[in-house]
Order: sequence, then C-alpha cells, then structure tokens
Amino acid sequence: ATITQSYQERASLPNTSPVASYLLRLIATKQTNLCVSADVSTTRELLQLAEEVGDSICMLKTHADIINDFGPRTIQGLKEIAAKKHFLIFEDRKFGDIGSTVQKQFTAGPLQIVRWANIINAHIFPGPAIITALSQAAHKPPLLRSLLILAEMSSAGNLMTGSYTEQCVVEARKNPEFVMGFIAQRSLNEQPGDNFVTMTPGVQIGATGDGLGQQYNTPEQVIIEAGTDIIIVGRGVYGAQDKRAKAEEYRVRAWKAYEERIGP
Ligand code: 5BU
Repeated sequence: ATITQSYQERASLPNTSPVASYLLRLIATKQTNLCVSADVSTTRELLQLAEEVGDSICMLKTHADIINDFGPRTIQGLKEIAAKKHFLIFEDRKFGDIGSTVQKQFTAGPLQIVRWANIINAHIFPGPAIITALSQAAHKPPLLRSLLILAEMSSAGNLMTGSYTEQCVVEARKNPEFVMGFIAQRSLNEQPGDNFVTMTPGVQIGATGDGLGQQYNTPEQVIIEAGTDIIIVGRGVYGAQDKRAKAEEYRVRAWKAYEERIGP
C-alpha cells in the first residue's frame, strides 16, 4: 500500500496526523527523506551543523541532554534555523515512565522539550497511558506536536521484536491524531488504511557497525528493501569533514531509492 505511494499522495490520506501531513508535504517539496542526528556536545556545534545540513534535510534529530551548554540560546537558535531552512525538530528523548513523570520530563526541567521539539518518541513498555499523558501535555497550551512510538531498534540483540512490536502498532492505530508513526527497521503499515511514517536509524554508507552494538544498513536497504520513509544518519554525516556535502550525498541516495521504490 504505502510502499508504492508517493509522499505527496500520502500527505492527504485520512488517518494521517497533522504533523505527518505537514512533514510528508515538506519531504515532497524539498525532495529529502533525510533526517540528520545531531549528536554533538555544544550549542555552537549544534547550530553550525543545523546551518550546514539544513537545506538537505526534512528533520534534525537531537539529544538535548548531551549538549553541555543547552539553554535558551540553543532553543532560540534551533527554532530560527528550522524556520529559515524548513525542517522539523525531533528530540530523541525516548520517554519511558509513568504518565505523570513523562509529563514533567516533557514540559519542565532545563530542557523544556515541549517548547521546541515538533516530534518526540516514547517506549510503550510502561503501558499505553504514556501516549495519552504526552498528548495531554502537548495540548495545554495547544501546540502542534506528534509522537513516534519506538517499535524496533537498530542495536544488536535488542528485545523489541515480535509481539512487542505488534503491540506498538495496535496502540498507534488507537491514537492516529497524536501518533504519526514509528522508529523501526521496516515499514509497519500492514493493514489497509495504515499510513504511519517510519523513521529508521542505523544508516551509514561504508560501515557495518560501531563496536558498541550499533548495526548499519545502507539507504537502499532501508528505503527499498525495508520500505521505510526516512533515514536517520548521525556519524555518517556529522563525522565527515565536509558535512554539507555528506548530507547532500545521503539525501540524493535516499531520494533515488525512494523514487526507485515507488516506480514511474
Ligand atoms: P549514528 O551515529 O548514525 O549511529 O547515530 C544514530 C542515532 O540514532 C543516535 O542518536 C542514536 O541514539 C539513535 N538511535 C539509534 O541509533 N538506534 C535506534 O534504534 C534508536 C535511536 Br531508537
């Protein structure tokens, strides 16, 4: 189904969360299904990377808790660059606690994630209340925010398989307004009517792993063979000397793979 449909077509299907519709249109317009993972340790490096790769990406993924000097300057800078270069911000916080606690982690503390991240993710091992709790916190005051459920991981020996992954899909289908899709290693759109966005980390050209459990696939393996929508690339891009050129290289590879998948 969604495997052969264009991003543009999928943007206006029913059962598509507002953020997913916006993102799918953005991807089609900018011709990029690349998300860069900005795992750097200072605000300066983060903003510099965002500037350099901004034209080549649909989304910037952050780990705000690894930025030494994260603060209002980081938030303002990120927001400005995202608006200027037209990409969304995804904080890879991987919430995984009771509803009351994740609401505080989402809205309070030094990071105040709800203020600047368009997209967040969560594990569902604590049970489905994590979804309603995050949704509630995003909607007072009303902000356009969306959730990716962590359905599969890229690391060797991870336990997110089989019925656990299936349950992620079941919970996502119950919350189509707030849940835009999954972090997974393959498309999980299995039922007619499913239009979830699948984002896939563990992508690098010319490497198979990092010696700490990470496992890499190529853009083609992920987009064509596994049928996912967006590749997430960290070290493959920010580890390069010329980050702008590297991001563009990944963008072209992933976009060509998508065009090959949907066919003429
Ligand atoms: P890399 O440098 O491309 O290996 O970085 C991958 C990023 O994606 C990094 O920020 C991880 O925290 C993140 N990640 C992942 O690698 N695998 C997963 O299954 C999930 C997140 Br979920």
